[in-house]
Amino acid sequence: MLIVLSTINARYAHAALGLRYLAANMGELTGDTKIVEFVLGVRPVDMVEAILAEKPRVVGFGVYIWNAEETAKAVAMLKRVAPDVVAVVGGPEVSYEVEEQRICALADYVITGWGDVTFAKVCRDLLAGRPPSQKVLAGEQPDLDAIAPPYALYTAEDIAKRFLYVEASRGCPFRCEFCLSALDKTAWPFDLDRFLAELARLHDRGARHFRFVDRTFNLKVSASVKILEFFLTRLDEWLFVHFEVIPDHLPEKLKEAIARFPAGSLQLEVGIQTWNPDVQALISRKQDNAKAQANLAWLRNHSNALIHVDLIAGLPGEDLESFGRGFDRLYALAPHEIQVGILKRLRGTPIARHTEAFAMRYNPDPPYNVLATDRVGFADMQRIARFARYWEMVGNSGRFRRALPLMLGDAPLDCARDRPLDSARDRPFDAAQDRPFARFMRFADWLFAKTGKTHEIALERLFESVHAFLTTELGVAPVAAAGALQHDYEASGAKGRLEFINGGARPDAHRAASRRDRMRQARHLRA
Ligand code: B12
Ligand code: SF4
Repeated sequence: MLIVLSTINARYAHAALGLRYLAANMGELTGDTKIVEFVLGVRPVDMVEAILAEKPRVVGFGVYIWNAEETAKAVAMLKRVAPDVVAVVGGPEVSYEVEEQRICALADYVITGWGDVTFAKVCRDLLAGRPPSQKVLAGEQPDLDAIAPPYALYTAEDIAKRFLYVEASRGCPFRCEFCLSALDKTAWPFDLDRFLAELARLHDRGARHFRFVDRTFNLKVSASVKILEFFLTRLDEWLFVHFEVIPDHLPEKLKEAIARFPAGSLQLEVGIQTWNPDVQALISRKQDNAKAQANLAWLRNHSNALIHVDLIAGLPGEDLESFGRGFDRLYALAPHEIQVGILKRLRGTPIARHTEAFAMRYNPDPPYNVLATDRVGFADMQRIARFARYWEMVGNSGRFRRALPLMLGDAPLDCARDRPLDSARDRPFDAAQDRPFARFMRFADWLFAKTGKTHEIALERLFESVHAFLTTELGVAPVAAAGALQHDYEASGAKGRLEFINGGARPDAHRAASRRDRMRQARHLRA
């Protein structure tokens, strides 16, 4: 192959749409181009070996925040062992602050911004012996109609086993300063009929898992409804569609279409980020909180969509108390999942203008997460990061449906957290009454003090920890705690044994430990 396009995806399930766009637009070089994808965790040396096995003359790397460090190592190694192979880097991570990045210094060429047509042009010039005179090239942004669609490049394996990323529009008209899309200043739609024809072809090939990468799916409602109708006419038990939506724009027509999706088929990712109007103003995020609240309540009460809501901790001007109040307000609306993210200073984003004024201290290495601000010290930021991790395991996992209300107290929800109580929709927020954040933070502090771990906590240990927290820290009656947890454990399909139900230490835990040691000894003795 003359040309290899490569990237490291966050997980196997995430196929790289960007690379497929580049490959689809190679023109006469299509037959000479191959996509070689990797998954985070790959060793750079293995990556280089696999790429060089294709004997390429040009290698294009897709660089993102999650793979920047490993890709830099791979580029460095590639240039050592095969200095004649031309390394071109592109993607959001290398589109800004180019001068400051090791990977850009190592590569032969950097293409910033859109790569759809520029990568092919650079390859053509390189292969014709006319190397570009500049190292950093601004990617051309053609009319979207001039870009060949990438979807035919999804293989049978992609269709069977991976999320299929699809794109009905590019860019975003909003300017939230923490977000890279804030730089777009507008959104450009792909031709809808042409796009739907591509989706239909994918569907005919058996595709059922579609994830839209559009920044704001509900920007142009007539187009959103048409896309939803497309899927509604193709509903079957396997169909699953994911969209990112803004929370304060849900006109009736859109609601009607959303309400027709059966359980398990539709997922909406809703960015709230912060409810604090002062913080919203600081970061140029336009959001009507009252409408957002009413829409979230509507989605939970009148649709079957799985609702995943994003919050960001560590924004300029937001302290722990304000963040906690925001969490409580959101929890009262009972989304299925609340993703607590820590602010990241993505390269190129305008949030950097607040660094001095709010004493924002960012991790200098990817993912550039904020470590401290003038309002949230390093220790508290670490507590929030642990809160986020434990919330994933307990709150978002859906495994603790009965135990969670016991942990979080009298949140205004029905017990099984199926729906927000009607009162949650419009009532003013009462900080004294709504304190799930404070209670879960207490759990997070307690669990970390006990285990010293945020990862690799076995499910049984997690259940036992929640039981201990409920009974010893919150004074919940042991029978009530055990009953709720036993129900949750069985409902999650797990088949192990729980110490607080079986009484005494878990016998198989001892056995597993001693079996491990015995087997190790046996291996030594065998020789
Ligand atoms: C899908 C996705 C993911 C997937 C992973 C996908 C994968 N392949 O592994 C998941 C959900 C796991 C994910 C997670 C995260 N993501 Co994300 N994600 C996206 C998303 C929604 C779509 C990417 C996409 O396919 N876009 C469509 C294609 C066409 O655009 P593109 O990828 O940018 O490619 C174009 C150019 O960049 C360029 N290009 C790309 N590759 C190459 C290669 C060469 C050689 C050249 C020349 C050009 C080039 O040309 C392409 C066509 O124009 C984008 C937002 C968006 N809509 O783009 C965010 C985005 C990429 N994610 C982002 C972030 C910050 C994250 C998280 C850190 C979020 C968090 N949790 O805090 C995590 C990190 C994950 C981790 N493990 O650490 C940022 C990236 C910033 C950066 N500098 O890389 C983005 C841009 C969102 C944003 N608005 O800020 N993400
Ligand atoms: S956070 Fe969402 S709405 Fe704001 S700029 Fe980014 S994509 Fe647009």
